[in-house]
Amino acid sequence: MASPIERWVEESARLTGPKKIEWCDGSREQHERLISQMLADGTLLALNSRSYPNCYLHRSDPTDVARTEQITFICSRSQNDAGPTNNWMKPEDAKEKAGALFRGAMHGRTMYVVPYLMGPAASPYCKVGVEITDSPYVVASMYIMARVGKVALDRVGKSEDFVPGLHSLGDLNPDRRYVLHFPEEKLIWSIGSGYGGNALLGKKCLALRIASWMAREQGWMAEHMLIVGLTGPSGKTMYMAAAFPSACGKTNLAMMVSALESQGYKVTTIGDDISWMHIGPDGMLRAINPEAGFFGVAPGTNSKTNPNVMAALKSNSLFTNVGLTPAGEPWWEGIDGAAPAGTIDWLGRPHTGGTEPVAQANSRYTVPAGQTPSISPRWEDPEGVPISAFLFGGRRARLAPLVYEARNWQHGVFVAATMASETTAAITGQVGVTRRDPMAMLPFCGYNMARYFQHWLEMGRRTPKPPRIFHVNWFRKGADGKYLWPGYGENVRVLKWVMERVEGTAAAVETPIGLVPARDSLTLDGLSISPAAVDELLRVDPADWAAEAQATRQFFQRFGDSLPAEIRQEQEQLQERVGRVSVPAS
Ligand code: GTP
Ligand code: SPV
Ligand code: MN
Repeated sequence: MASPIERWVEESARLTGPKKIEWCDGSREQHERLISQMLADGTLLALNSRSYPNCYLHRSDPTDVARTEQITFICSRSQNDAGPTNNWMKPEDAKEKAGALFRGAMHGRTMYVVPYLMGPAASPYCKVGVEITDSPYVVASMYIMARVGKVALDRVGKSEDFVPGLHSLGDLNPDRRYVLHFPEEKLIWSIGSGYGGNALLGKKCLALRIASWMAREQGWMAEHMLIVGLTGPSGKTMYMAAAFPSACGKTNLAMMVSALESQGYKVTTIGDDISWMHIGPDGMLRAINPEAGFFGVAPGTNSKTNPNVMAALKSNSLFTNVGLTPAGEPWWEGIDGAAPAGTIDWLGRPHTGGTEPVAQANSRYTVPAGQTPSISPRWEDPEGVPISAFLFGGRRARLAPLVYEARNWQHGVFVAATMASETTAAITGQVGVTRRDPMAMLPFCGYNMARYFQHWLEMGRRTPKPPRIFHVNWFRKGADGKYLWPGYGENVRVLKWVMERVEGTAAAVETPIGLVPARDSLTLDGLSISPAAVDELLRVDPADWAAEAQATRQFFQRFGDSLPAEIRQEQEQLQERVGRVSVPAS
């Protein structure tokens, strides 16, 4: 008797018509064979085997370089379950539309079946996915990003307890590109893209959109959060999770080298993108990282901003859409040193030294998590690490102070729900416009966001010792248009303040939006920053916040009566506190 996985593979093969089917067992031999094949057909280019052993460059289709939100859909039976912030399609319509594209899509191609685990194999919280794909590059990426092969098959056995994901490159035409989620069936269909979150189905599709739906049903949380440990001079480690929108600094914060190491503050990494959290027996939220690798933004990464990842990606890593130096090494804007003469850009053309970038703005590295020097000894802890604080943040050039603390859980949920950020190249579309991105989950929440806010409020009530909630902003700019805060490793100064707030030792000042650090409670020694810049970093401008309150009010109107009363109350309170300064409605 065929198992549910086998039946689904057969069904998918009937639909897509591949020339052969290859099951990925996770073995080294199979992986090496796949790499050799891709080297032979040009899908991969080998990098310098001495300085970058077992590292490869892949160039994606130039029209396929980032997650594409306008073709991403939640296909629930009722549109209300998807909510006003998700694209929605009726399941039957979605299957008909995409089914026509999948029909025969794998003619002449190999269909790879990739069983994988999201979460450490020993964890009771880990989930199984099976991705069917005709892209060997996706398979190689999955080998790094998830735990692939036998380990996953053993776990499912003959059960139906897995999330199927069908992926095909199709013809890579953006007009025939869809990323579809069927949350009631726990099914994912993706066609027409080979890039990142569109194609590596374990990541945003399973571990966030499908998992968030499951988490609400089952009373846990699936969040777009990095997880870090901060160890203080006493040797005790406090764990924090932080949600920032795409390309707003999760990977860099997760792997930072603490600027306060000489004072005994060290940062260790558990995860850089996704956190699954359950209420633990100690009454705290316990977080696991469902992923096994890091898929990080290359530009801006160098031995100063992120020495840990620079060390990590020297072997066994994939690079996508970066430049290539004559020495066979990867190159991107912001890496250490200038582009050597003879560098080839991400499109494979000689770089002329002009204004055209060498690396695509959303070019990425894919690196095994365990290779990071900062990896925490507890990164695969089956029960997860206890979370003491949540940080939310985005790019706000003008409005938000460096850090502030919410007054309580309910206020914290409001702060998180009103998050906004100036957009980046991680998603297709306009860059630099402010958009609301509650909990950094706008593109990743697999159900109605009003209910998601409700779930957050309920989780706070159900968790005996919920994390304290903070908002951070590394991206505030001065009148000269430059960042006021040095960021990266210096962000540990903010983590230290957070730790001391949780421990009850750091002073804070009440403002209309929450608690900002008392001037002398931030550790700034060894940092050359002017007192005026610090004032500006911590300033809360009531007029700016009155305008902000108008904007959040408008945003919440999208949810109509479904918006939880607690959020409405907090909105009222914010308006009270910042004063009802009248601003023209936009
Ligand atoms: P995704 O992987 O898309 O979710 O992004 P991410 O949130 O992991 O962001 P990442 O850490 O890759 O950083 C994105 C960009 O922001 C990179 O160009 C970084 O160099 C830059 N960046 C990260 N942290 C800081 C910071 O503290 N200050 C400043 N100014 N820039 C930062
Ligand atoms: C993001 O956009 O948040 C990413 C990249 O982490 S992708 O996996 O492509 O979604
Ligand atoms: Mn990242």
